[in-house]
Amino acid sequence: MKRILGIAIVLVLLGAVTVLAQEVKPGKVVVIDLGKGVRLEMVLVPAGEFKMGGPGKDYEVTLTKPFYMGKYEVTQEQWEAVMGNNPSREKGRMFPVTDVSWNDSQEFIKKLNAKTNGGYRLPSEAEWEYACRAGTTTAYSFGDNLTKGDANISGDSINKVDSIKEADRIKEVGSYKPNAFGLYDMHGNVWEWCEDWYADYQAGAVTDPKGPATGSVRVLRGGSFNYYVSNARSSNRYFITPSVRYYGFGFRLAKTADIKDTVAEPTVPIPGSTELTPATKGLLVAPFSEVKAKEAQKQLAKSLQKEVEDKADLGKDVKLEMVLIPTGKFMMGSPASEKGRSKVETQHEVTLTKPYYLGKYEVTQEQWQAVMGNNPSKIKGKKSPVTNVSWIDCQEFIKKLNEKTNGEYRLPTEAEWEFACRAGTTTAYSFGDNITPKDAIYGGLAIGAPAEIGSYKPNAFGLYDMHGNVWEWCEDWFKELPQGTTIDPKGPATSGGRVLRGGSFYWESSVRSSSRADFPPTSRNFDFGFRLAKTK
Ligand SMILES: [Ca+2]
Ligand SMILES: [Ca+2]
Repeated sequence: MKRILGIAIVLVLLGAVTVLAQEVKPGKVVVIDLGKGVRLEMVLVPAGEFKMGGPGKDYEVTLTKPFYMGKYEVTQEQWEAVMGNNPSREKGRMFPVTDVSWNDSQEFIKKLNAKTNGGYRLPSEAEWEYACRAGTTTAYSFGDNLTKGDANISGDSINKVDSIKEADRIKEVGSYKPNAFGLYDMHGNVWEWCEDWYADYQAGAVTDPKGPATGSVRVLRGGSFNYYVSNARSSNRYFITPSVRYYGFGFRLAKTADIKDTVAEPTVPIPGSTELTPATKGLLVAPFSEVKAKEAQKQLAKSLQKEVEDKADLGKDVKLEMVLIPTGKFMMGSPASEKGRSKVETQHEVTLTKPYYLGKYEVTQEQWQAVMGNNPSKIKGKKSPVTNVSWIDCQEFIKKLNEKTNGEYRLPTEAEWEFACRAGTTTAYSFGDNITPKDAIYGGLAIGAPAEIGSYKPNAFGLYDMHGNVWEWCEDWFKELPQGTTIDPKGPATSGGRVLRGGSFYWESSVRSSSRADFPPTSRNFDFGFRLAKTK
């Protein structure tokens, strides 16, 4: 009896998120088409806890977010498909790309993300080790010994210190058996750059560690075909200047997954390549009614064990209210027939796979005051939207707000903004194809000031002043909207201006759901404000 109780207590202490060795299964694989038949395969790795660093100096690490990890090291054909060149000393389409610095990996990721809207990045060092161990606590994911039959390494026994052999060769990715998550070549083949700057580990338990804020050398993991066996241990750390390129250096991609990705994640589309069939389960597909919008919000809140309306206290009775917006699919931009449209409003299908919160109102002057201790608005009013704020000012506000509330506030993406604004409608405005002064504050020079927030009727999601009052900065850089189907679009990697949406009290037109404006991120104006978003 005592013994059984002891086991039960151990299990309770380990907790629900701990990934035990015997529970590890190969993760779901998502395949992305990079064009011309080049595929990128990512494996879903669950959130969990593990001991990082190996026996004796291990410390408890909790990873709270599931993530995708490259099934293989990035190959030369993938590099070529994205960058149009191949820096590798020894060529082979299915060999890992080599002779790439950490800086080079960032260039690749930037281009890959621009091509796929993908959110790819390097893994953090903790993610790398967690994915490598796949539930094991031994020196290698195959046990305490590693032989040349297990991985592409130099030498054949643990701790044998071979000289670095240039005679050894890289091999095609996936030439050895995978670990329990279904990941290949975590041990050996090429060293893999991680996101982190290198530093000694902190003592004690940590959650989602990302390494120090700055440093001079970046982390590499996993050893390589021409390095000692012991370099291929799950916990072995190596580090070097981020500009260094070497024959034995490559990398593997990672990508943060949403909790719901553990259920379904659509394949990322490439314009002009394979036809996309996103997961439609649970998506709120436009057009939809107000009743359906509200029902979806309620259902989602219930499944997330959250409220449809999220309230934060900014002190001194100043509240910040956010509304939960479900995942969905809609036509972004305007049809060619829409009056007053511009050609930058290319109509195309957008799927948003992650639910998010959006400000019920524009950010007010009292909220700005509570966070920043000042009020830049030309025309004052506590409950009026803050104005005269640039996109960069918004980022400062968000940074301070997140410090104050331990939150993850941000600006909405332009697609999130428009999906929320439309709230299931396909008309020029969320209340139809026409606008009158009863619907919103807009309309020109005669109106000297924005209205107090919430002075007009909300849309079907319960959001106020999406049309008019003040222009709202979005996260994205501006560019003519793309053709085709996109998923969770984030706009171009860069351009000259950031997006503003919704028009303002000062403008006669430009108040339509799809109206777009852009200004340099440093611009301030008496009708520029913003609205907050957050993913969790
Ligand atoms: Ca490797
Ligand atoms: Ca507005």
